[in-house]
Amino acid sequence: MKIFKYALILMASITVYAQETTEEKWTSNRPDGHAPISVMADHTHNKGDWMFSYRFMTMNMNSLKQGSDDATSQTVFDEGYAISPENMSMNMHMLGLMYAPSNKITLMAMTNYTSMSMDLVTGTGVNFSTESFGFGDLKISGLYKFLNNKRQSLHGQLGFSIPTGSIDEMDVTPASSPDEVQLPYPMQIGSGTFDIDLGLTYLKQYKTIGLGSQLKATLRTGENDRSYTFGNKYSLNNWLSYKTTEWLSFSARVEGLYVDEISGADEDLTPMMVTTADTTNSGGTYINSGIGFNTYIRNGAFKNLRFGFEYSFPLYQNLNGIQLETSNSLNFGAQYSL
Ligand SMILES: [Cu+2]
Repeated sequence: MKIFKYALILMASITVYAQETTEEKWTSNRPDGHAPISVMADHTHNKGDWMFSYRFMTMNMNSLKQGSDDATSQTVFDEGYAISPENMSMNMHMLGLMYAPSNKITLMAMTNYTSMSMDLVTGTGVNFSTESFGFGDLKISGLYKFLNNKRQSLHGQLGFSIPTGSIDEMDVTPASSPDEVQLPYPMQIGSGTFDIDLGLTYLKQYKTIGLGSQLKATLRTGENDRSYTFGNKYSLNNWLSYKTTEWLSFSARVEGLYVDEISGADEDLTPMMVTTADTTNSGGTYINSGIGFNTYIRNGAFKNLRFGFEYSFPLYQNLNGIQLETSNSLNFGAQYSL
């Protein structure tokens, strides 16, 4: 019952705030008119507008967790696995295109180039590393604006992910040398399945403050041609921005993320060889946070050019089985609309 009481109070206060502001529309015409750079599909465009974006993301995983407890390679060997991952890094270049055929509809396409590297250690103390890289899955979305008044905006997302990314990445391990073998799930570039992205984004603006909330689901369909399916993802992302000047805003973000376990299994992987080849060590619950800034050029030769930066780090991770935990990630990028 308590939660309903809080929900009522929250709804009542949103209504009061909404009445206090003018009839003005929500506008992207300010630095925090776009969400922190790590958030996708956060905004729509006006009829005829195009936007090009480039984003770079780098993520580091430096230690292990079993559930929500810290773990070590020894934990991995004690569980009977032959090899333990020690750290992993991922770099991703993302190119995006947006176009609005009407004020209600914005179309979006995104492609990425990903490279990953993982350091591992065997039970006998041999260190080695594996690498993979390539173009990832192609994502195409339609955004539909439900409302924009009283400086509030609400839009939905329906997207499809086309499995253009490889799930056949191979590399050499001490046991396979000199041959290459199929790499475990986290080292694959694509999902191998057609995925559906569903999203709902609520935005609210005050004079110097902006609020955003995005509910999102990534649903996998069917099974890829290696007989497995990555877990569905569900997230609620919330951000708050503070506009210091016409060209600069700062942001803070908190995200709750739930990822399902992988279902099925790749027959070329031996689960007890390494934790990353065992599907029970996949998925989990995360609370992530981020701090960043956005800049926005309103006039002149570089009008409508934006730059965004965000540093994110997890506040809480409860991982299925034993997995590398995320240490931090860095996102930055430029967006240009015309
Ligand atoms: Cu855009």
